[in-house]
Amino acid sequence: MVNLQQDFPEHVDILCTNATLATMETDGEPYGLMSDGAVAIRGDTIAWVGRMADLPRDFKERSARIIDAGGHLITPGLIDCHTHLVYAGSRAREFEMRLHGATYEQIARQGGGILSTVSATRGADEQALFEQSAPRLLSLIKEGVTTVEIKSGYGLDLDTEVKMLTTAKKLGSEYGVTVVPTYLGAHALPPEYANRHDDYIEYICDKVLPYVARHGLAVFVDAFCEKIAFSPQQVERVFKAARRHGLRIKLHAEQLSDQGGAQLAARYGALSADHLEYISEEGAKALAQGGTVAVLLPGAAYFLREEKTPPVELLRKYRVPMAVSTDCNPGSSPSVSLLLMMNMACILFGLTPEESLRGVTINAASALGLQERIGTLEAGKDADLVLWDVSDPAELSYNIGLNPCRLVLRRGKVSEASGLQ
Ligand code: DI6
Ligand code: FE
Repeated sequence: MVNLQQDFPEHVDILCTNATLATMETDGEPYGLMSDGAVAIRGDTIAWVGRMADLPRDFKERSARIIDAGGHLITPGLIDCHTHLVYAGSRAREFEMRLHGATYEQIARQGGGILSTVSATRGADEQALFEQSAPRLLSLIKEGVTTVEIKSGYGLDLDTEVKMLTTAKKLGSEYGVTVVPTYLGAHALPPEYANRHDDYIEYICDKVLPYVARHGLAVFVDAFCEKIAFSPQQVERVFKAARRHGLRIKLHAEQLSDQGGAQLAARYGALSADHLEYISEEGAKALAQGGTVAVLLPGAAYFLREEKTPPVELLRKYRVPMAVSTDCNPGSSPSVSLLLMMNMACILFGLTPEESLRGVTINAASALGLQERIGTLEAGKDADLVLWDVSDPAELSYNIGLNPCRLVLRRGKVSEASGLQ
């Protein structure tokens, strides 16, 4: 960490003083905690992080704006590394069916589930899709989210997938949040390919994925490896195409059953394997070897009343980094609260509050390949940070439904969308 007095710049744009810093750096204290800390921002970058005592004497003259944190907590901007937040329509009716006894799988097999959102999303024009998705993004931002991954996968055909990815990008620029777009063509089998899984995979690999890559519409490719979706062999074809076209890899793996998806993902250098309720010990070992992050999605487990939880002990044993995310989607996790997910990760999955915060900061950054830019409070990184009305970082996981977010800075700018200035 750069905290030598001589490194404090001649001029900074914003200086946050009197803060309790959860830097989330791994060496040292839990949470990388530093009391009586200060963070200096120049342009869109963190210029200096250190103790109040190490500030130069004339720090006030050198700072265009000073924000006194009053002893409260500053964390890195939160990162929601797995969402499907761009979609049209609602699945509240299906929710009712489930409460009358139908299962998620039954509904999916009857052509409901993901496919009902596919038809609503195909039917919405770009403006409607933007307007329906924006409130979800705003809810995340209001709780301190500065980076969000957004998947396609409710269009399945070329035009609608492109519409979703374009809308995701537009949301990012409109609301001043970093959006990482992912192409999730292999999410469900579209009706026009009924019973022709392999033909649809061919369409993805030969047509949509190359188009998405050529036009820079996505950074990642993801797939749903599951009995009700695509087999490991089919997913592998998608991964090969992703490699050919220079897209990075993620996978929905072992959500409802153990398909060996984690091993497959790790073999292809996936940055993350997500869900993992049914992962085996072999799978956990493979993630460790592949340097693949385990993204845990407690909202989906909760909403589907999944009794099996991801084997957190095994993931710890093999030192697999764990991230936590909303999985914001209409069918299995209609959640727009990353703070609530942190609480659920603790209560339902047994994470510690520190693991939970790590899961929405540095480990989520790693799940997106952005750990050099975001995820910790460190000089040289993007100036994405959140000032909270609490002093103890465990408060972020502890509360249910309280939003202590006071101020969000994204790339050095106060986020207007946070509505809290
Ligand atoms: N796993 C999920 O939990 C979501 N997608 C996936 O691959 C569910 C998406 C939906 O039901 O709309
Ligand atoms: Fe998902």
